[in-house]
Amino acid sequence: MAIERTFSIIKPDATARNLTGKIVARLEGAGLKVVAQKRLRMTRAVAEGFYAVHRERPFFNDLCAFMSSGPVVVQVLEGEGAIARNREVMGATDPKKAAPGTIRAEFAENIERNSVHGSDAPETAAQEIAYFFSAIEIVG
Ligand code: 3AN
Repeated sequence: MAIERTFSIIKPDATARNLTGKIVARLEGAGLKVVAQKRLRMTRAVAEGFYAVHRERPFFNDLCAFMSSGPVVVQVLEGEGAIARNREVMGATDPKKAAPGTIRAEFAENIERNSVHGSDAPETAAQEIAYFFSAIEIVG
Protein backbone atom coordinates (compact mmCIF):
# COMPACT_ATOMS: atom_id res chain seq x y z
CA MET A 1 0.00 0.00 0.00
CA ALA A 2 1.19 3.51 -0.80
CA ILE A 3 2.42 6.08 1.71
CA GLU A 4 -0.37 8.64 2.14
CA ARG A 5 -1.03 11.79 4.10
CA THR A 6 -4.24 12.49 5.94
CA PHE A 7 -5.61 15.38 7.96
CA SER A 8 -6.54 14.99 11.61
CA ILE A 9 -8.08 17.21 14.30
CA ILE A 10 -7.99 16.66 18.04
CA LYS A 11 -11.29 18.36 18.88
CA PRO A 12 -12.19 20.81 21.69
CA ASP A 13 -13.75 18.12 23.92
CA ALA A 14 -10.39 16.30 23.93
CA THR A 15 -8.14 19.35 24.43
CA ALA A 16 -10.43 20.42 27.31
CA ARG A 17 -9.70 17.11 29.03
CA ASN A 18 -5.95 17.36 28.32
CA LEU A 19 -6.00 14.26 26.10
CA THR A 20 -3.71 15.52 23.31
CA GLY A 21 -0.75 13.36 24.30
CA LYS A 22 -2.86 10.24 24.83
CA ILE A 23 -4.46 10.63 21.40
CA VAL A 24 -1.13 11.30 19.67
CA ALA A 25 0.23 8.14 21.33
CA ARG A 26 -2.68 6.14 19.84
CA LEU A 27 -2.01 7.56 16.38
CA GLU A 28 1.71 6.86 16.60
CA GLY A 29 1.01 3.39 17.98
CA ALA A 30 -1.07 2.72 14.87
CA GLY A 31 1.95 3.46 12.67
CA LEU A 32 1.01 7.04 11.78
CA LYS A 33 3.71 9.71 11.88
CA VAL A 34 2.87 13.31 12.85
CA VAL A 35 4.51 15.31 10.04
CA ALA A 36 2.79 18.62 10.94
CA GLN A 37 0.92 19.78 14.02
CA LYS A 38 -0.34 23.03 15.55
CA ARG A 39 -2.78 24.12 18.22
CA LEU A 40 -5.23 26.87 17.34
CA ARG A 41 -8.74 28.08 17.99
CA MET A 42 -11.02 28.12 14.94
CA THR A 43 -13.22 31.13 14.44
CA ARG A 44 -16.82 30.34 13.64
CA ALA A 45 -16.12 31.27 9.99
CA VAL A 46 -13.13 28.92 9.80
CA ALA A 47 -15.24 26.07 11.22
CA GLU A 48 -18.06 26.81 8.76
CA GLY A 49 -15.60 26.78 5.87
CA PHE A 50 -14.06 23.52 7.02
CA TYR A 51 -17.45 21.80 7.35
CA ALA A 52 -19.06 23.47 4.30
CA VAL A 53 -19.93 20.02 2.89
CA HIS A 54 -22.26 19.51 5.90
CA ARG A 55 -24.00 22.91 5.50
CA GLU A 56 -27.44 21.37 4.90
CA ARG A 57 -27.21 18.82 7.72
CA PRO A 58 -29.35 19.46 10.83
CA PHE A 59 -26.29 19.34 13.11
CA PHE A 60 -24.24 21.93 11.11
CA ASN A 61 -24.79 24.93 13.44
CA ASP A 62 -24.13 22.99 16.62
CA LEU A 63 -21.08 21.34 15.06
CA CYS A 64 -19.54 24.71 14.05
CA ALA A 65 -20.32 26.19 17.49
CA PHE A 66 -18.61 23.22 19.14
CA MET A 67 -15.57 23.23 16.86
CA SER A 68 -14.98 26.94 17.55
CA SER A 69 -15.66 26.63 21.30
CA GLY A 70 -12.07 25.93 22.35
CA PRO A 71 -8.61 24.93 21.15
CA VAL A 72 -8.03 22.18 18.63
CA VAL A 73 -4.85 20.48 17.48
CA VAL A 74 -4.69 20.13 13.70
CA GLN A 75 -2.30 17.57 12.26
CA VAL A 76 -1.00 15.98 9.12
CA LEU A 77 -0.42 12.24 9.57
CA GLU A 78 1.69 10.15 7.21
CA GLY A 79 1.94 6.41 6.75
CA GLU A 80 0.96 3.36 4.72
CA GLY A 81 -2.70 3.75 3.79
CA ALA A 82 -2.86 6.61 6.31
CA ILE A 83 -6.42 7.68 5.46
CA ALA A 84 -8.01 4.29 6.17
CA ARG A 85 -5.57 3.52 9.00
CA ASN A 86 -6.49 6.73 10.81
CA ARG A 87 -10.23 6.07 10.42
CA GLU A 88 -9.71 2.57 11.83
CA VAL A 89 -7.91 3.84 14.91
CA MET A 90 -10.49 6.68 15.33
CA GLY A 91 -13.51 4.33 15.31
CA ALA A 92 -17.08 5.04 14.20
CA THR A 93 -18.51 8.59 14.32
CA ASP A 94 -20.92 7.57 17.10
CA PRO A 95 -18.84 6.35 20.06
CA LYS A 96 -21.65 3.95 20.99
CA LYS A 97 -20.91 2.16 17.71
CA ALA A 98 -17.12 2.50 17.82
CA ALA A 99 -15.13 -0.72 18.15
CA PRO A 100 -13.47 -1.36 21.51
CA GLY A 101 -9.94 0.01 21.67
CA THR A 102 -10.56 2.84 19.21
CA ILE A 103 -9.97 6.48 20.15
CA ARG A 104 -13.66 7.33 20.00
CA ALA A 105 -14.72 4.26 22.00
CA GLU A 106 -12.26 5.24 24.70
CA PHE A 107 -12.45 9.05 24.75
CA ALA A 108 -15.46 10.46 22.84
CA GLU A 109 -18.32 11.97 24.85
CA ASN A 110 -21.04 11.63 22.19
CA ILE A 111 -21.60 11.72 18.40
CA GLU A 112 -20.79 15.46 18.22
CA ARG A 113 -18.10 15.70 20.91
CA ASN A 114 -16.25 12.75 19.42
CA SER A 115 -12.65 13.80 20.12
CA VAL A 116 -11.10 13.42 16.65
CA HIS A 117 -11.63 14.14 12.98
CA GLY A 118 -9.96 12.29 10.11
CA SER A 119 -10.23 12.79 6.36
CA ASP A 120 -12.38 10.22 4.55
CA ALA A 121 -10.73 10.15 1.08
CA PRO A 122 -7.59 11.32 -0.77
CA GLU A 123 -9.37 14.37 -2.28
CA THR A 124 -10.72 15.57 1.07
CA ALA A 125 -7.37 14.88 2.75
CA ALA A 126 -5.61 17.15 0.24
CA GLN A 127 -8.24 19.89 0.62
CA GLU A 128 -8.28 19.74 4.41
CA ILE A 129 -4.47 19.76 4.70
CA ALA A 130 -4.31 22.82 2.43
CA TYR A 131 -7.03 24.56 4.50
CA PHE A 132 -4.75 24.62 7.58
CA PHE A 133 -1.15 24.08 6.47
CA SER A 134 1.29 25.52 3.97
CA ALA A 135 3.82 23.23 2.29
CA ILE A 136 6.76 24.44 4.41
CA GLU A 137 4.96 23.45 7.64
CA ILE A 138 4.81 19.78 6.64
CA VAL A 139 8.05 17.88 7.18
CA GLY A 140 8.03 14.15 6.52
P1 3AN B 1 -16.70 11.53 10.60
O1 3AN B 1 -16.03 12.62 11.42
O2 3AN B 1 -16.75 10.22 11.34
O3 3AN B 1 -16.16 11.41 9.21
P2 3AN B 1 -18.96 12.99 9.44
O4 3AN B 1 -17.98 13.57 8.47
O5 3AN B 1 -20.18 12.32 8.94
O6 3AN B 1 -18.23 11.98 10.45
O7 3AN B 1 -19.45 14.14 10.41
C1 3AN B 1 -18.62 15.22 10.72
C2 3AN B 1 -18.78 15.56 12.18
O8 3AN B 1 -20.11 15.99 12.40
C3 3AN B 1 -18.61 14.37 13.13
N1 3AN B 1 -17.24 14.09 13.47
C4 3AN B 1 -19.42 14.77 14.31
O9 3AN B 1 -18.68 15.64 15.17
C5 3AN B 1 -20.57 15.55 13.67
N2 3AN B 1 -21.75 14.72 13.46
C6 3AN B 1 -21.93 13.76 12.52
N3 3AN B 1 -23.15 13.20 12.61
C7 3AN B 1 -23.76 13.84 13.64
C8 3AN B 1 -25.04 13.74 14.25
N4 3AN B 1 -25.95 12.88 13.80
N5 3AN B 1 -25.32 14.57 15.28
C9 3AN B 1 -24.42 15.46 15.73
N6 3AN B 1 -23.19 15.62 15.20
C10 3AN B 1 -22.86 14.82 14.18
